Amino acid sequence: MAGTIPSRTAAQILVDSLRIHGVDTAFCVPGESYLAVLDALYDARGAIRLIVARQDGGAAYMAEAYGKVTGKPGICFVTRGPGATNASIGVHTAQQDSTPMILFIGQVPGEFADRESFQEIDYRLMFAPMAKWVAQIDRADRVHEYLSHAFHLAMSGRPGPVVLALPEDMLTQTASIPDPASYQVVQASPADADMAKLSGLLGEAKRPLVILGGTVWTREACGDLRAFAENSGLPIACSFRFQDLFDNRDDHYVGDVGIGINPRLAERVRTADLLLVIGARLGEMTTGAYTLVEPPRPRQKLVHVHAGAEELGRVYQGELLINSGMPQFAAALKNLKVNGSAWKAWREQARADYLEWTRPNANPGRVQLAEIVAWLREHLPEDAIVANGAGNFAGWISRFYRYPGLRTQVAPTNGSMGYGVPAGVAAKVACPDRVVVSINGDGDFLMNGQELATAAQYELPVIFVVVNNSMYGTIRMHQEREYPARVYGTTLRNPDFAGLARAYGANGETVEETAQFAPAFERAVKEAEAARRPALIEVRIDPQAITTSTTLDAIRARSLKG
Ligand SMILES: Cc1ncc(C[n+]2csc(CCOP(=O)(O)OP(=O)(O)O)c2C)c(N)n1
Ligand SMILES: [Mg+2]
Repeated sequence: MAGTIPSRTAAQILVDSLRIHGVDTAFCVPGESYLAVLDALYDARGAIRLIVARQDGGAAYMAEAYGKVTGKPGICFVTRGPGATNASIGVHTAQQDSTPMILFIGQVPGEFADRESFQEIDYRLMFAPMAKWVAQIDRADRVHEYLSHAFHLAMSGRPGPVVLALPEDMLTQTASIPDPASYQVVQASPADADMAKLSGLLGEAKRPLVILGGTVWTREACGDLRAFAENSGLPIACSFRFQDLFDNRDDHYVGDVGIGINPRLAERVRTADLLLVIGARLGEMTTGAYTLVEPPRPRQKLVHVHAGAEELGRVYQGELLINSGMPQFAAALKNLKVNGSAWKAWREQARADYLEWTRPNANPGRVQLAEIVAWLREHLPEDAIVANGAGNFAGWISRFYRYPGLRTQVAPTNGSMGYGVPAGVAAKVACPDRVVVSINGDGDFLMNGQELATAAQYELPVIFVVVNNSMYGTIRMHQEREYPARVYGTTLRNPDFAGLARAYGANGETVEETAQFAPAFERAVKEAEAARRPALIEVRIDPQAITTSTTLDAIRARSLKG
């Protein structure tokens, strides 16, 4: 039958494969190493949108964020050596955040391989510790097989990044091969015996706590989980930057277990008698650097449910380890009969602690950041997406914002700076009808501020906020703790951010006191949507406002005394 199948180049087969697997968008910085793919994408432009970024790291972050927002693999194309090394930050982020993503890299032609020819790197070696799988496609007639495996791997078990190298000469070779079936998501299900054992453990518990995290959640799974919370009355916490898995406004939500955790919640994690950890990895950020939950056998009884079997028993010896996808586990939980009377007061107190912790407090200076975030939580539409990168400014978002549901938060669990701008762009590409706010630090913003040009080029009305304290504040904080009064390498002289935004064709405003923020934000949204262009609001904060609960001077004084 092969004779009836038209002959196509490997590049055309690859693009057909993307279409068959449901890809509607790809991010790239072009390179001569994969011109044949670009050409095949030209023919497929009605089905697959190509978003061209200004830096390969920006493109890779966009693909990663697109994966987060859509729950499907984000697709990125970059060129060899320089493109691949720039893009590696997106692969690292996808790995730590368990985000499905596929990075394609143009590779030197086979005839020059292994000579350290121009921009040559062996990607199998380079990405081996960072990706779920790295391979090089050497034959046109196996392109479908490699892509199918890539999609299955990216989406199954614990999702993550896959890297595929594409030798330039391979891309123009031809083959006549039949189209593949689109990929299926493969996830395990909990056994009845697991659910029975869980039921027994809940029956004995007096101070249980649920910690949610990870990425294989669906809207339905979150709905099932919510029904379970209501039936059982269990307190629900979320792990670092997975705060949108459970409606923060719901009475069962008690806060996030991550950087800058509410001390009362930390104490609750420590003194719980049963931890039901669903989808979270139990990494450094979720365990208070392994102090709230101590390895190897925690004081709390531990039930750990994870989509990746390799995560179970990795650090902690649990009471019950369950390998399951989130939809499968949440569906089973929904049917579990649990009497929650034993922990009613425990949960109510945890919720009261959360409400108390998230009541806006004052910081030094004329701009009150907590009030601004509280204003956003009151005024943003229910489905608005809030993106951010890394820095102490993000502490105000995780503490004072209330995420209403799945895929309203796009933020890196690996604390990777420069994420907020490309993530905002990708979120708006994925969800053009939703309000997208990208909140950045001044250091953070300038790591990928060039992607404002991408937002302008594709007429994306993203609202960028830059929280400017003229320093790499997080590092200054650590510096004052460890080496007080020896400020070095952490001070920044910044451009006029509003002026910079205008140079990109975006609206720009500067906020120097709290009351200016709300009208500036409302103007930004209205103007950006009407003119189909991004907007930027620089918020100048007092450098003393170093965290949500302390000042730089207080940290320095404490360190000098100690
Ligand atoms: C890509 C990357 N480079 C460096 C760091 C180390 N780092 C963590 S936070 C931070 C400073 C953040 O500064 P800014 O964005 O201005 O936020 P602030 O802490 O001042 O609120 C740095 C340099 C990092 N996390 N990621
Ligand atoms: Mg800063």
